[in-house]
Amino acid sequence: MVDVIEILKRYSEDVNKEIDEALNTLEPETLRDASTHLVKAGGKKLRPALEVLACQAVGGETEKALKAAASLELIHTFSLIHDDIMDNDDTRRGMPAVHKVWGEPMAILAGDTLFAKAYETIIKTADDNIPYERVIDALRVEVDACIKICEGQALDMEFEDTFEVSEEDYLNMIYKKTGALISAATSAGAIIGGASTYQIEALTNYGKSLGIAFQIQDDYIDLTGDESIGKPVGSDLVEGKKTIMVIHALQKANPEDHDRLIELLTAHDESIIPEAMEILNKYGAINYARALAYDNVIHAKESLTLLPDSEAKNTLMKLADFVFNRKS
Ligand code: GRG
Repeated sequence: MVDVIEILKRYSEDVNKEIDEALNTLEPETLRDASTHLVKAGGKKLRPALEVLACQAVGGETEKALKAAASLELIHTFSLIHDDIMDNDDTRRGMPAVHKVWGEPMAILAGDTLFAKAYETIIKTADDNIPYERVIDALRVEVDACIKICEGQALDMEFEDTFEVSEEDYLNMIYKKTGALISAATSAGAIIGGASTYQIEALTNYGKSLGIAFQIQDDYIDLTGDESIGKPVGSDLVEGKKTIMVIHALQKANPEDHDRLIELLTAHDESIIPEAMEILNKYGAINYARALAYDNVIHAKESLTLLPDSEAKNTLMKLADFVFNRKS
């Protein structure tokens, strides 16, 4: 676990340099401060690391992957700013959310700026002597991911008003909301590294399964994690979110527990957490979510089988385990 965190840090500095270069000339100062606030707060830098490793895994050069890596992190950071506005969340990455410091209009603008900067940055990949077709293909992958993220977020919002959400609906939603950008990272890295079609497909599939496992783990951490990461344990239950645990329990529960769980999830009160947890545990929902995340981790690793052996491939394997074991 520790060495995976070291691996994520390895590229963090170079990616931050690219991001800094993209943002440090912004004016006025308020827009620059609001746009750089979450960047300075850190984050795991999972997507940039995946992009760089995918590029390396197909024999590409690290330096040429850095602008696309920064671009992906800019998109991710932008989506966090807008997500916090939509959810009216107070904190992010252990800091006050952008809209809590600068207000909603400036936070929207900061997000929009990062979004535009993401495109400016990936286009500059062409300055690193990467053939135009590869730059366009990587750009296409990013644009496609952004559309999917919006679709995923819209589905997530629709799920707030219904309990008629199947496991298939949930998997489709999390793939779009979270998996699409993670899979865009490995796909863009492969493209920039000059991968063959089958290598691009392998790394795209890896990212897709990893992204699904990542979001299931996120939902699992919400129920079992520790409060020190800045999110109260069980907040998804209080919000009545249709996580895989809730969907599974509702599907398996007897009519009495089924109706009671719905009652609890619509109360939007912290006092429901222990009883809701009891129902989830009674129907093995937590173990079910673990198993589903694990299946996706296995699938991610299997996707890499045909890639030549390399340190980068090994690291991608380790990252898959990290996603399953992470606590924050
Ligand atoms: C992309 C065009 C476009 C619009 C965005 C607001 C919105 C529309 C979508 C919400 C997407 C979202 C925030 C999904 C959650 C993804 C997720 C699991 C975030 C947490 O990622 P980590 O754990 O965070 O990698 P750090 O802080 O480590 O970077």
